[in-house]
Parts: sequence; structure tokens; C-alpha cells
Amino acid sequence: MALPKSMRLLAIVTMAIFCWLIFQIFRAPTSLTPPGRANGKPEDMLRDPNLDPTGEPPEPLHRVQGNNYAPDNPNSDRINATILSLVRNEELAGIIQSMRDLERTWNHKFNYPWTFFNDVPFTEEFKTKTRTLTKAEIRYEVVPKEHWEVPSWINHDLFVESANILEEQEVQYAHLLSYHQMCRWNSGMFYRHPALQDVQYYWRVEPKVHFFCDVDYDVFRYMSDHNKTYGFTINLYDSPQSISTLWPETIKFLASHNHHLAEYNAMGWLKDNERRPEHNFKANGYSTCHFWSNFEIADMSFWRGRAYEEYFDHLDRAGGFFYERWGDAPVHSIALGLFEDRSKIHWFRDIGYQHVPFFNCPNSPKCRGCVTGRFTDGEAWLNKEDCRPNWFKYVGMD
Ligand SMILES: Nc1nc2c(ncn2[C@@H]2O[C@H](COP(=O)(O)OP(=O)(O)OP(=O)(O)O)[C@@H](O)[C@H]2O)c(=O)[nH]1
Ligand SMILES: [Mg+2]
Repeated sequence: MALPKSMRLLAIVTMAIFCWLIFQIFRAPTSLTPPGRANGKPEDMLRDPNLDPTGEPPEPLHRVQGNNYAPDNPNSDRINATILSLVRNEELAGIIQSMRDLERTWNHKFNYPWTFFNDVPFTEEFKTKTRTLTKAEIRYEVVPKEHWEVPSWINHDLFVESANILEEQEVQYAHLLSYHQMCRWNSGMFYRHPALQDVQYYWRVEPKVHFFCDVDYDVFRYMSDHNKTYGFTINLYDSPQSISTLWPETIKFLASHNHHLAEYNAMGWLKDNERRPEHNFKANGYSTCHFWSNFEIADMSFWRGRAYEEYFDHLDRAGGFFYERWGDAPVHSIALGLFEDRSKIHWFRDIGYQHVPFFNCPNSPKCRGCVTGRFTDGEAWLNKEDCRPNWFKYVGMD
């Protein structure tokens, strides 16, 4: 008996849907897409290395044995280093969060001192509450006025006019003078503070950041033993509008200072114009790739050296910390990329880290609380801001 026409039509549609489903199943990718990466991986990073099992960096590594890192041991294995943070009294809750994470994952074992900086004195509440979170020494320091105040050669009217233009270009915090002061201080002032005079290495920490992975070796000794100058976790593109003349000023500086260029520098990474040509174009020749400096583990000898001192003075005189919104991240990154051998810059792939909205989350049983390989938990377009593929392309993963 022949089926009615409507039934035949239904059978055909059902068959078509069935075939389409089978096709979809067999064409599904066999490899995992990193979580939270709706647009897939950046096109030229074939596989996010955070998805691969991650262990510790190579030996020698210094670990806790007996009381060698006890807080009150006068002959401890600690070297000349501190955890440091510029922070406001109002950010107490945020810094408590960051301290808890870093103490839990690392510093309760090694007991490195904390040094807090502020442009005004810390409140008693700030001191009392932070003291309860660590067995290590804590220093509370006020930034000297001459390190914080706007330099005499900056014209206030021009600052306001420039900020209006930056604001039109959607540059965040353009009018917030203290933000510009903070960027300048983090670029070229912090390591001149008298409290750091005898300190060589630092780990920079901001309020409200997270650390996810247990780290069982002394990271400062790692830097020293392996001859590293700078360690980072996240590598990003910057907003080109905030630094339009930073690279042109750098080129001007190099015209008379190219003797400072390191033999094995990272110029390719700084000048890349293949991945995001529009960024390079708007920043007048700089890729805008930078180490995200809210996390830094570094050797201050580099900032105190001749090359950086002259470079920072040149930039400071040029005025871009105020007339544009040059950040310490691109300034530090350009200097490292030019004046330091690239082998001295280390990706701390094993340190799980988050500053909203980006993560470094390795594949390791030592990590808890982040999603392996997730770069951002914000909107999908933020994945484009990941500049690590460039670093891996031009430099590598060590
Ligand atoms: N004492 C003090 N600290 C500041 C001031 N401005 C910023 N900071 C600190 O400098 C660091 C960077 O400032 P943030 O406001 O976090 O800047 P950001 O990371 O670019 O911006 P967010 O994405 O909002 O976190 C943080 O550790 C702040 O606590 C200031 O005026 N005084
Ligand atoms: Mg911040």
C-alpha cells in the first residue's frame, strides 16, 4: 500500500536529518579545543603548550630541607629578594586575597619578605590585617614625593587636552592622573626606593590576583642559578592608541644608543607585523606585544643598568607617560626585547596565575582552581589579545 504523500515527505526529512547528524559526528575534530576559546586557538599556535603536561623547570632547583627556609633562620638559603606590591589602603581586601594565594602556593615554604609601597602612609588596619597572613617579615614603605609627583617639565593643560583625545580613542584611565603616575613609577622609579637598595630580585604582586599551582622550589634562586633577568606568565597585545609614539621615541633613542642593543635581542618579537598588522601600524612599527607586568619576577640590576637608565630618562623627558598613556608593561618589554639577551627571559609556565580577565593555567597535578589551557573567562574576542604565539615563534618556550 502506497504511503500518503505527507508521510513520504516526513520519511525523507528524517533520513536527511539522520545523514546530516552522521556527517557532523564524523567531521568533528579529534583534538581538544581549549576551554573558553570559542574562536579556537590563535591561528598560528598549533597547540597551546599549557595543554601539555607541565613540570618544573630544569635543575638546579633549591627546595625546603629542614629549617633552611625558616622565617627566623639567620643563615637561611634565601637570597636578596622580596615580594613587592604597590597598593592603596582601600585595596586591602584585594591584597589579602593575593597574599593568601601566594602564601598558600609558595611563600609559606620559603618565607621571603613582603614589601608594600604606597603614595600615602599605610593604615594600622592595613598593617594589622596583612601581618596575620604570613610568617615572613613585612615592610611598609611610603614612596618618596620626588618619585611620585608629576615631573616639572609636564604641562598640565597639555595633559588634560591629550587625555581628551585619548578618551575619544577609548583609552582607559586617560584622565586619571594617578594612573599615569603609577605607570611611570612602575616603569622607572620603584627600584630606586631606599628600601630596595640592597635587594636584587623581586616578585611583583597586585591586589585581586590568583595563584593556582604549588611551586616547590625557590623561584629567586632559579632566576639567579639559571642566569635569568626576567620572568613572565602572560604575553599580550597592548592598546596601540595608548602608545602611538613610544616606538618612534625608541627609534630616536636607538639612533644614538645602539651600542646598548643585545647581541641576541628579541627585535623580531617587538616588530612583528604578521599576526596583527593593524596593531603594528597604529603603534608605528611596534607589535604592541608585551609581558603583562602585573606579574613580574625579575632582577633589578637590569633596570639599574646603564641601558635602561638612559632609555627611561629619554622616555620620561619625551612626556609620553602623561601625554599618552605609556604603561610599564610595554616600556619594560621593549627595553628587555632590545637590551637583554632573549635567553635571559623566562616563561614561568608552571606558575598558575590570573589577573582579570586573563589566565596562565598549566596542565599539572599541582594546580587547583583554574581550567587547564583557558586563556580568558571573558568574552571570546579577548582570545585575540594572546600574544604568546609570537613569543614562541621568535624566541621559544624556555
Ligand atoms: N598606592 C597606590 N597604588 C596604586 C595607585 N594606582 C594604582 N596603584 C596600584 O598599582 C597597581 C596597578 O593598578 P591597577 O589599578 O590594578 O591597574 P591595572 O591593573 O592596569 O587596572 P585593572 O585592570 O583595573 O586592575 C595595583 O597594584 C594598584 O594597587 C595609586 O594611586 N596609589
Ligand atoms: Mg590591576
